[in-house]
Formats: sequence, C-alpha cells, structure tokens
Amino acid sequence: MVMFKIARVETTPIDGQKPGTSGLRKKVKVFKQPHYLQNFVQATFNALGADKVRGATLVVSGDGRYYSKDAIQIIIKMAAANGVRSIWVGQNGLLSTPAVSAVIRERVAADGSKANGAFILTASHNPGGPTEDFGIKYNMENGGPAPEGITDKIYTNTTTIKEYLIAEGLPDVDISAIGLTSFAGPEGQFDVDVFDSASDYVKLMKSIFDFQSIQKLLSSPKFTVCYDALHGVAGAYAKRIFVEELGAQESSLINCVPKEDFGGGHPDPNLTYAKELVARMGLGKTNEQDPPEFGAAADGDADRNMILGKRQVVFFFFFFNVDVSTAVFTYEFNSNFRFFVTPSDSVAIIAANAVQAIPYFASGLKGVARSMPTSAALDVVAKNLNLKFFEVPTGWKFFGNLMDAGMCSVCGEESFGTGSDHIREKDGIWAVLAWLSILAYKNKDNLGGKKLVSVEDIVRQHWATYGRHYYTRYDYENVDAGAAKELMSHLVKLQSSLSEVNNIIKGIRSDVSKVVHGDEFEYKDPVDGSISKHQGIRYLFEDGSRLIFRLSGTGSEGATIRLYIEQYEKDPSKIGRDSQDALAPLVEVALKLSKMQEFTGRSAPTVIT
Ligand code: G16
Repeated sequence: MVMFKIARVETTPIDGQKPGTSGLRKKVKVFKQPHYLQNFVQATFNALGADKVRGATLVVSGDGRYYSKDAIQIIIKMAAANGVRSIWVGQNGLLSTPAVSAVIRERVAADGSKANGAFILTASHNPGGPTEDFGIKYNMENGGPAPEGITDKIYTNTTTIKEYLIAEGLPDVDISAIGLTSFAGPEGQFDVDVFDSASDYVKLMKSIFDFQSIQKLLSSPKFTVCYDALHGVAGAYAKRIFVEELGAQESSLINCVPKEDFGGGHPDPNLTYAKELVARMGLGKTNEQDPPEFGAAADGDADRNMILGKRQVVFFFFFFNVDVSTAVFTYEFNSNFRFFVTPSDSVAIIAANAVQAIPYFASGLKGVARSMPTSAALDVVAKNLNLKFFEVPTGWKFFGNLMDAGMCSVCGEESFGTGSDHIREKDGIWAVLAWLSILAYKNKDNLGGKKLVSVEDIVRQHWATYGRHYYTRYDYENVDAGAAKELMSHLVKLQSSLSEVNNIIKGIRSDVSKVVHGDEFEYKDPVDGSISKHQGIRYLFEDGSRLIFRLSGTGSEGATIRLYIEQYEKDPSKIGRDSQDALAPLVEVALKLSKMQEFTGRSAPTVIT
C-alpha cells in the first residue's frame, strides 16, 4: 500500500471567497491562482470541525467542467491529510448535483458506511472552459447545500487562514476506472472509491416513478421527445434513463456527451441558450418528422430543467403574417411553434397532479414551497388542495429544513429548479420524469386515440382551473456592481412613501393597479428560527401583481440584476394572451420606476425569460 505523509503549507487569506447563492463561483484563472482552491477547501474543513471531518466519508465530484479533474486530485490529497477516511468519486469525476445528493442519502458502501457530505464541483449554468467559470460548494449529511451558518463560517475562515494540510507522497488517483484504491497515512488507511455515476440515481428514480407507464407513453408512435443536456453532466444519465430504461429513441437525445467546455455553449436551459432544442421544437415538419411532442433541457450540473411542448398551430396567425417579410414570418413561426412551460407554472402543475400521477406521492403531499420571486401559481394550488405552503428566499438550501422536518414534499423556483423531498437539491431529470408521468397519467386511456393530451393542453387546463399567473423575468447581466447597488438603494428609498410611488406609477401608466406594500423580503425559518434579511425588493400591487428586484448570487463577474414581473388573471376569457403583451404595462412601470437605463446604461436586458 502506498504511504503518504501530511504536509502543512503556509498560506495567507485571499479576498473574495464568500460563497454566493450556491457555493463559490469564479473564473477558472482565479481558481488556478496558487493556494486559491486549497484555502477554500481548508476553510470548509475548519468550518465543519475536526469531529465531523476525521474518519468521515466524503463525496467529491461534479459536472465535469474544465479544471474539475485537477481540483478532484487536490481535494483528495487535502481530505487525506485532514483525517478523512474515504473519498467517493463518480467515474471520471462526474456526478450531477442531484445525484450527489442521492448518493449522500442512499449509497451504502461494501463495508456498510455512508457518506457524511460532499464537495460538488460546478458553476451550474455558467459556461465552462479555460476562460470561463469553475465553482465549488459543500453539501451536508442530509444531502443539501450547507446552510448559511456554515457558509458564513467558511467565509470567515478564508479571511484568517494561515495554513492548509495536504498529503505528500499520495499519487493522483485514476478516476476513470471503477474500483477502490487504498493508501496508508500516519493515522491509518485512506480509501478512494471510484463508482458508477448513474446507478444509485437511476435506482432512486425507479423507486419514485412508474417507469412502466412512462415506457408505454414513449412507445406510442404519436409521442416523441427531445432531451438536450447542453453537453452538461445530465448526458451521463440521459441515455441510461430515457433510452435504456424507458425505451426512447437514441435520436431523442441531443448534446448528451458531457464536455469540459459544454461544447462552447452556455449550459443554461432557457429559451435563449437551449438553441438547438428550441429550434427542433420550433420547426415544422423536417425530414418527414413532426417536431417532438415533448422537449426538455438541463443545465451544466443537471439540477435545472426547462419543459417545452409542441404548440398547437393557430392557422389564422400564419395567414395574418404571410404578407410580411420572410424574416419576420420565420421568427414568428419559430417562436410560436413551441409551447414554453414557465418554471413557476411547472411546479404548480406537478403539485396539482402529483398524488394521481407519481407513486412516490400516492399518500399525499406534506406541503409545498416556492422561492419568493417564483410566481404565486403554487400558492393557488396549495390553497385549493388545502396544502401547507411556504415562501422562502431564493436558494435551494432554504427548502432543506422544511423537508427534513417533514413539512414539504414538492418545491420549485422560477430559476428553472423543481424538485421534491426525495433528495435535498433541485433535480432536472426528476422534473422531466414528473412531467412524463403526468402525460402518461393523462393519456393512460388515450394512447390509441386520435390525439394525445399535450403539454399545452395540461397547462391550459391548469390555467382554466386555477387562473393564470403571467410571468416574465428580465436579466441584466454583468452590470457595473456599483451601479446595481445604487439602483437597489433607489428602490428601497422609494418604498418610504408608497403614495409617492403611486403618483410616479400614475404618471407612467394609468392602467396599472396601485402598490399596497413595499419591502425587502425577510425570512424566518419556521424550523430553526434563523432569519435571512435583504432577500429581494418587493412591490406588491392591489390586484395581486408583483414587481421584484434582486441581485443574482450566482454570477462570477460584475452584478446581475434580476427583475421579476407577475400578474394574476382569473378571468378564463383573458388567460390566453401572449405573456409579454399582457405584462407590457407592468414592465414599463418597472423599468421607469427603477430608472433601469439611467443607472445601468442598458436599454434592454441580456435575457428575457
Ligand atoms: C442556484 C440555487 C438556486 C437559486 C439560483 C438563483 O442555482 O441553487 O436555488 O434559485 O441559484 O440564482 P441567482 O442568485 O443567480 O438568481 P444553481 O442552478 O445556479 O445552482
């Protein structure tokens, strides 16, 4: 057995190692600075405390982005030196964020041991490659992201760190081959266990969903799918689940080979960045094939999802546009041929159908939760079904306590995150399986029929029952950080006089309702009583509309301002409008009230969702 020694390396604090909404995300070149990663990892071990680290089993893996392989070797050596007993690594260092959570909760090693936590190496939906982003976060024994108490401690430790420990004489471990390698350290044996990235996760999915009924749906020639992993880690699961287990065609998968740089793309599953999927869904008949009935995409670490359906054609629309230029016609044609399910609607629809369609929830939901900027579609479902309901700040970590306390089964966020208490992370593939389950349930007696119940039918039926929350998000990416702060202070200052706010609004648009409440969202965790302040600026209107302004906590450069705009419509005759049209008055108010252009110099957002 190879032996190693423990080296103590002197270091000094490095600025800017404060974890954001979900871990530390920076450019690769920042992470590659001497001691940068090492300082953060040691700060994490110190924050956890020796009693939690010595003898522990930790998972180390991620979405496979550039620099992951180097980072894994560094963390293995530091873990060995800090007294960790075993490190588990997904083959090739690949594990999706939800799979890490599943592995922590479910996997039992040959000697009966379980994992105590994990380092997840990902910058999620941010691009990857030598000039792009890398990231690291720590997840706890429950499988969920470290709570603020721990991330604050990690940050404080990074500001005072003087040394880190690293194993000397421990060679790089071959993480491409499954198997156990043992080493001998001054305090005993240290193991590195490389295991199959998908099997624990696939097993968990099979215990939640009725794979047979989904298989039946997918075997219908009328039901075609397209899944786009955007070259993220979801590709490591997609073939196993959708093709091998559920029988989808291999041609249903696009961009499903994980790549260190995500093929040069932006692995963010939205209508702007999931271009190939959107094009497939948007085009008419190609090569004798109709566009797929169902489309979905994942982000780099496979915790986010986007759900699309085939749009039912409105022929008069095309006749109306046929006279205008080809360019306009093509644009309208493409953008209107796919049906986009907003993430806020998605979680509400999953919650409304979970008990009937998903065996895991057959005995009922313990409660539901959403993040504050997510639309109130879920609130209406909770009210109608008499379910416990929670509104938490942005960040999946806030759902964990509710789930651990048995208060919440299904939750979701507007930022393309949907999930349940099967793990403690949002789960992109779970969301796709949830939608396929709902489609399978709605079509169970209909597979031989003329037309299947589509994604669009399900959403429209939901709106007819519960009302529709028109919703859009404007992102201003990489804005000057000082300017973003000034804009936020301006919005907070305005809230000191709502009558003044309403006068301003009246001057902008007379057809917008009145602001009745303005604040900065603050959350008291009902389980541990902890308080999180400054979680987004809210303007709440008399008719239920909301304007929310927030600074993103996941960017790696400058600031990203997010503006969330929502309006509720109960009248069934008014639920079918184009959402950008319906929201235009509120958008105008939001942009002028916030003086967006004045503060940021931007005349348009980077991304509209
Ligand atoms: C992370 C968190 C999510 C959160 C999102 C918000 O997502 O896990 O719970 O909603 O950030 O991002 P922002 O602060 O930029 O609005 P991910 O997928 O980046 O890990």
